[in-house]
Amino acid sequence: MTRKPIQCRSVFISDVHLGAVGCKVASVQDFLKNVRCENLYLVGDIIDGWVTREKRWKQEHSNIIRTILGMAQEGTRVCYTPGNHDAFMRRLNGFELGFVELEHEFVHIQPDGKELLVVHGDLFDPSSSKHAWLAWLGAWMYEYIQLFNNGLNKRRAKNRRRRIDIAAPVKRLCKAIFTRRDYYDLLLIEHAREQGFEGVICGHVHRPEIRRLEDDFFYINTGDWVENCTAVIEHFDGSLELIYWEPLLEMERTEPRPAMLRLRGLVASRPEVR
Ligand SMILES: [Mn+2]
Repeated sequence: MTRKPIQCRSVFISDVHLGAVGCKVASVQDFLKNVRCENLYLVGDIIDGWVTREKRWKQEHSNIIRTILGMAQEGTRVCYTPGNHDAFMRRLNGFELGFVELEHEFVHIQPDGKELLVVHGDLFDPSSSKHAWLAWLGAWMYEYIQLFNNGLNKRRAKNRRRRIDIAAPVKRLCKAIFTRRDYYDLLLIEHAREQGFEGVICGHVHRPEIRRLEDDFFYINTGDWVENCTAVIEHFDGSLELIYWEPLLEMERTEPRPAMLRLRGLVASRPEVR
């Protein structure tokens, strides 16, 4: 698919979950290849260190890292603030890895001087900071549900039935039970406000959103690349936009159905109408 590359000042992405079954890796690659930016912020949970294993880590996952390092080499400032799933990277706080800066949090300065706090946000989510084991268990359960879901869809594809997604509703249900949405947002907003920021950019909860509060404070969530395929971009004038990237069909490149082939044959053999 060829698109005109998006030219912008900054790109914010989070929750890519490289190495997890659900990571929409082809879409991530497609997106990164189609943006040109001065700043790229990786807002945590980029690598899923909880669930990835040798056999799960594919070449495509390494390719994403390669693309990012390539962008850094070509002059994009790449800032990486790890999340809970890639918390092992937090040990490298303050380091620079092949032009990628690693910090617990970043301050992004907008063209008009506005300062935004950039942080993954898991430390403000009681369900993941206080009950980390439960979150970890949830991540593994989600992983297996997805494996089951993929197997199911392969079988359905063979029987020429449409794809179904049971993983997303299960995840939504679990999140609804364990996270209190407003609580998470409010804690994060309060923390950023207290420190004098004019907005906060986070990820973690997989709920993409740009919210402007009464006092012009911005709550921005970059979403994720497991369910939503979203990114937040900052245009050259400083305006912020949430973009939904069209997901590429990753796993099931099934042959066209015989019925479709027949239809195509029919269309092709029809005499041209003038
Ligand atoms: Mn997270």
